[in-house]
Amino acid sequence: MSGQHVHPLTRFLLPALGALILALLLAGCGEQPLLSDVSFSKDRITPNADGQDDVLVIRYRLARAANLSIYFLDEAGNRYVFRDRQPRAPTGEREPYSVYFSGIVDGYTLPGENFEGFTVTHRVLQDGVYTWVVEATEANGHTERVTGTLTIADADTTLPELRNFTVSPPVFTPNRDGISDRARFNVFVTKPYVSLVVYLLRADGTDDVRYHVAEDERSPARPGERGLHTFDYYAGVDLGAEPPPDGTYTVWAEVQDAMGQRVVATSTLTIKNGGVPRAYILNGEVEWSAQSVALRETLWFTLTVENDSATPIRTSGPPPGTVYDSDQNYATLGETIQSGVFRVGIHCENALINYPWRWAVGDESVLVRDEEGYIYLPPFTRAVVTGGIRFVSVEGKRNPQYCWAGLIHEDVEISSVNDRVDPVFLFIQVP
Ligand SMILES: [Ca+2]
Ligand SMILES: [Ca+2]
Repeated sequence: MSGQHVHPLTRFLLPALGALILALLLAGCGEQPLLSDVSFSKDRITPNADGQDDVLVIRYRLARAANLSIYFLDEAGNRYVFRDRQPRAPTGEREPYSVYFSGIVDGYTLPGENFEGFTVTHRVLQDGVYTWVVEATEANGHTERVTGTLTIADADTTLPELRNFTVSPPVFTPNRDGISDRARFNVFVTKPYVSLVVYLLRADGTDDVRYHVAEDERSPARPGERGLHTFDYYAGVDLGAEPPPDGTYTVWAEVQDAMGQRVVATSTLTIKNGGVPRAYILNGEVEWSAQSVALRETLWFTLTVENDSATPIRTSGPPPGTVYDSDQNYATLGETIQSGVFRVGIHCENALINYPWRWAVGDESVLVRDEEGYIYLPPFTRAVVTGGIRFVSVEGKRNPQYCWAGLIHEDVEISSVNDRVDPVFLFIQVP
C-alpha cells in the first residue's frame, strides 16, 4: 500500500509534466528525496487482540537525518499522533525503518468525554477511515510527507479506567516502630489488563528513581482481572532494606490492556523518619551487681543501649531504675508489649515467660516524645539503662541458674546479637 510521494517542487510544476520531469529535476539538483519507500503493510486493521489483523508494519527510508512524524487524520480533520518529530538518522545502505502499528496513538478525548482521576496516555483509534501521514523534516525546515488511507474496524475501544486510586495514610514512617509503618494503595480497574504497575517517584524531581510496589497477594481481584487491586507498601524495611529517602513522592499507577491502551493515575505519599532501625547492647556487655543474692535481695544490672541507625528507636516503660519483684512481669506492671517497641529485658532460666522483666531503652534525659506521645531514642544516640529484680522466691529447679540480658524489638525480633547477652550464673541463697 505504497503512498504517493509529494515533494514541494511539485507545487511549482504542472501535474501534467509528470514524474519524468520531476525525476530529471531532482537528478539535476543532485538531491534524493528525503523520504522514500513509504509503505503500510495493510490498509485495514481490527485492533481487538484477537490475533487477526491486529497489527501492521510501517516502513520508510530517509536519505538524510530528519525528525519523523507519523499521524492520522480522521474525516473531520482531527489529528492522532503515533510518532511526533522523533530524530532519525539516514537509512543509508541499511534496511528501511520499520515499526509495528496496532492502532494505538497518543491519548485523546472524544467530544463530551471528561475523565476524572486518571489520564489516558495511549488509546486505540475509533472505527473509521483515516488518512495516514508519514512526515520528515530536516533541520533546515525542508519537509516531505507521504499519505495514504487506513481503515480501523472492530476496534476494542473500551478503556482500562483507573477509579478511586487512593493512598493511605498520606504520611507514613517506614521504620518498624509499629506506627504508620505501612501504606495501602487501592485502585479499581474497570477492564481486564495485561499489566498494572505502581511506583513512587520523587515529587520534586531531584531524582528519577522508580520505587516499585508489589501488588498485595490478598488483593480482592486477581492480577489481570477487572476489580479492586490493593498494594501493601512497607518500603522494603521489613526485609531490612533502606526505604526511599524521606520526602514527598508521587505515586503512579499505570495500567495497560491487551491492545496497548494505557491509563495512569497519580496520588501523593510522604515518607518521614524512614529507615531500618539498628540498636545494640554496647559491646555486648552487662554489669551485674552480684553473682549471688540472698532471698528478697535485688540483683542489679547496668548496660548501654546504642541506636546505631539514622532512624529513631521507639520504646516504652517502665523507666530504667524500676525494680521488679521476681514474681512480677512487664504486664503485671501495666506495660504490655507494643509492636515495634524496643526494650531491654532480663531473662533467667527458671522464668515462665520470655524476658519477663523489661525496661525502656533510656530515661527522660535522652528520650524524646513526639506529638502523639510516643517516646524514642534518637538516631545515633546511646543511653545507660539500669534495673533490678528482687528475688522473692526460688522458682523452678535450677539454682544456680543463668540469667542474661536482651534487647527486644517487640513483635518483630530479638536479633541473635541482642539475645542472651553476657550471662551471669546466679545463685540465690535460701536460708
Ligand atoms: Ca483483530
Ligand atoms: Ca513507623
